[in-house]
Amino acid sequence: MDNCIFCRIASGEIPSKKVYEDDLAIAFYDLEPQAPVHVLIVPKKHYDNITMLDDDALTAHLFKVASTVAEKLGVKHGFRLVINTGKDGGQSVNHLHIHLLGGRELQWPPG
Ligand code: DGP
Repeated sequence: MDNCIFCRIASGEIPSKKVYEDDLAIAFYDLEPQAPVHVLIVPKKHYDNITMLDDDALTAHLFKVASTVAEKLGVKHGFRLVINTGKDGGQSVNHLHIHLLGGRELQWPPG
């Protein structure tokens, strides 16, 4: 999608601090980090949000990538995966992404 910031990052048009990339997904540091480690795992194909994701293999792949990235970044005391969805879910970029947060103790419930 021409106007989608994460499509433009995924295509390389807009630079990002990349930590992982393959044919299907890219992971890069969040511009507004909420934890010492805050990475976004993003499918290269555009889906507005998780409710649009209709590809089981890609779904599994994204979680596998998240796990790989967590291991690579050494968040050995634990981490959290978050998928904000829609307005009430706090989604601000309408391209499906998984937040990976770690490097500090995270509170629950998130508020
Ligand atoms: P969400 O609110 O769940 O839609 O998360 C969107 C996140 O994307 C938010 O934490 C900030 C981040 N973000 C927005 N624009 C950019 C960008 O251009 N580059 C990077 N690296 N992160 C961005």
